[in-house]
Amino acid sequence: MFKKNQTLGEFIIENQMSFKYSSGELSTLFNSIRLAAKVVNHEVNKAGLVDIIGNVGEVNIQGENQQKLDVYANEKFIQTLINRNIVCGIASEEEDDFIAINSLDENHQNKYIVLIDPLDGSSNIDVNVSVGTIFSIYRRVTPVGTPVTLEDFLQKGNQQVAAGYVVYGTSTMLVYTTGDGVNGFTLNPAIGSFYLSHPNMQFPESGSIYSVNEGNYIHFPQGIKNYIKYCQREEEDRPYTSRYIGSLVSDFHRNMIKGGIYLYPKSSLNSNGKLRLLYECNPMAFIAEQANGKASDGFTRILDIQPTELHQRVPFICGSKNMVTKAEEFMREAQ
Ligand code: P6P
Repeated sequence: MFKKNQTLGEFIIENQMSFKYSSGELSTLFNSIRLAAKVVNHEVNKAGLVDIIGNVGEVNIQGENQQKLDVYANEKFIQTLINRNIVCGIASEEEDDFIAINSLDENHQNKYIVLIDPLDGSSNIDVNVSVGTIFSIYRRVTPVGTPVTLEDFLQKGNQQVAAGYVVYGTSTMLVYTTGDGVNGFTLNPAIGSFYLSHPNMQFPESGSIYSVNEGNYIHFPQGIKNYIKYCQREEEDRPYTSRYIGSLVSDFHRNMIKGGIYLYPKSSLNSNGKLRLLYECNPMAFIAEQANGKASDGFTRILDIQPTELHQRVPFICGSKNMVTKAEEFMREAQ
């Protein structure tokens, strides 16, 4: 049910009942993400103007220099979620371990957990290229009222109840799914409201854009090399266009609108690829499948992978269904 110019708040309320876990908690959870996205957007948009750019001189568990905006975004999303008293646990790319959260109301125990990449593509911050936030929401699996455990966070991606991203680009958009399709909302910064601008987003079945860091070509498995050469050959609807921003959210968002494939495969440099399963690949895979796309590690559906570690990495191939299937064929043939 889509109404032109519907706000995100109106949309959440109107569609809450259709959500199989229909509860006000999820609406409140989305409202807190919406608020944090607006606060982070404000800082991202003026990053060049204040001394918030550059490293804080610390290194996160990924071994990456933490940019000030990374730290800021991480703190904002975590604090907003805690203040709203709606989650019992949070895991973040910027936090070594998960955060167990006790309910502020002893008569009400929270049942949702959130996994988040607060500012993906942060290496682009200093060069004014778009970045994003990615979030993934599950119901806990351990008994309500007890502290969450690692088991609550190591659920397969096919157990997600919701997932979404914020892309801080030429405009700021929040795109999410609760398992009933994908909808995109654009922020009107003048009044601070998100409006339904992209109802029922769908990956075109095929596309002509491939997104991969070709600088790593020499290190890729033979199947990926063969697929890249396939994309570049002059035959049928090819050569495809190469577009790689270095920001997963931005490359994914463009490919979902125009049709395309994003690849971050394993290589001799990264035996499991670079992207993290829990708070990058699973949420983006849930969105992709809800938008008629596909996501795998080249052989296995991303959402069926059983996680074993909080920050584990997996090879990631995601986008238009026919393009991902073709890449998988090259991977299998080269085995
Ligand atoms: P590379 C950003 O750090 C990120 O996680 C994704 O957003 C992006 O697609 C990828 O890594 C870029 O990695 O190795 O190509 O610079």
